[in-house]
Amino acid sequence: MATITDAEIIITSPGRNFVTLKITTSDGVTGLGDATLNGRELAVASYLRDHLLPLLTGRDPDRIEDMWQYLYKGAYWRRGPVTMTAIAAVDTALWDIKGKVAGMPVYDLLGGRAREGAMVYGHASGGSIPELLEDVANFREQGYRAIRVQAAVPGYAGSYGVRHGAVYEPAAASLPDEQLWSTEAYLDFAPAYLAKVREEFGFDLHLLHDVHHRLTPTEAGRFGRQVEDLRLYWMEDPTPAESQDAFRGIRQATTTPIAVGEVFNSIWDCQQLITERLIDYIRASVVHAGGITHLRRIFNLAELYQVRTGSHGATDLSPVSMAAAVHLDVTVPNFGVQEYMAHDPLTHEVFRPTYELREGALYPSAAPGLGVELDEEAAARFPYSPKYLPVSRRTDGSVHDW
Ligand code: EZ4
Ligand code: CO
Repeated sequence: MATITDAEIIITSPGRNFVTLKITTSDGVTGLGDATLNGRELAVASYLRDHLLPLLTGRDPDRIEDMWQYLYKGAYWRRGPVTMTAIAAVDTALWDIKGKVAGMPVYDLLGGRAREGAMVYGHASGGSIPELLEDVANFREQGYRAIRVQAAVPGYAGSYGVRHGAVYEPAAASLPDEQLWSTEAYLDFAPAYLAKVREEFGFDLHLLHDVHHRLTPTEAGRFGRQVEDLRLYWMEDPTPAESQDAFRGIRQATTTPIAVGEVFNSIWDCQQLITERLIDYIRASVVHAGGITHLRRIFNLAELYQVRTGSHGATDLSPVSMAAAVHLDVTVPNFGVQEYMAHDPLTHEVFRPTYELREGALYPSAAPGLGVELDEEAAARFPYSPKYLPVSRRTDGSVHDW
């Protein structure tokens, strides 16, 4: 029996911060797992280094499910983004190792492909409506079939989701940037630009929009009803989801499809949303929701209730978890779409993925395991520096939901 002989944490910042776990076995096989939790990176690194790595040495890397149960139940303290991201890293690295040992891509370990590639959606944005339309046209030319659109609300320059430079990257400041938000201004403006996109590009395009948890259920219901004829693919995170019950009101108010889950870290965060059919798409990710083992469980539960998948895939998910996501996406029957934001070119100096983007879809490679290499020398050239997401404040100065 092979055993785990070494586990190492690699923290690097090629364009943005990433934490990666590298596990090595007694047979000399290595596996990678993403452990990046945007803005709280070092907490996960400590959880791994101080609490999990001492438990790994000498264990059987083949027993992935048992390792998951051991780390989850054995901690006594269950769930939470830090814990679940750390468990995800171990889990993902073990799937990578199993694939390399078997000489199979991870999708074959998961039962084989149900489709060749995973349709992705890109992020178009603009400081104004004409800029947004130009960006949508760019994505169309690149072959994207699904596009998320966000435009800056006039008078609110820091509006969420809008690119200020070549690459959209929300976590940039060494201390959180504090941005002003007005729900009234947003609700007046957003339906208008979504309508413009449909006018210009028609309906032969999946149109997505991210509300980023900023509305109450009542406001979200009104918004969803207002844009119903625009037939969005989804409205994302219409309201915060600490209370799953909040989605019932939105559901009753509108047939605009609802997606949620990028901040979820376990199946318990979406149990009611799924089993009571309060959502259409579940957006939990490999890295924040306990790895391939746990995300597959969430997806399988969702399948029973006709809820489709739409995994989080912003740039704070490293190419390692993006690869893991694509391997899982191509196997599950209820796949919907995969979020994809191209990484900063610097990121690819450190991470060398083998998945390919063609005509708006990501194709996993047939390389054994996840098919991602990490160049440790390159990683060392990009030391960690703090980068935080912005905080949103209402016009009266109080803190708003993200
Ligand atoms: O704010 O990934 O849909 N994507 C998003 C992202 C998230 C970041 C949080 O780390 O909403 O931009
Ligand atoms: Co989002």
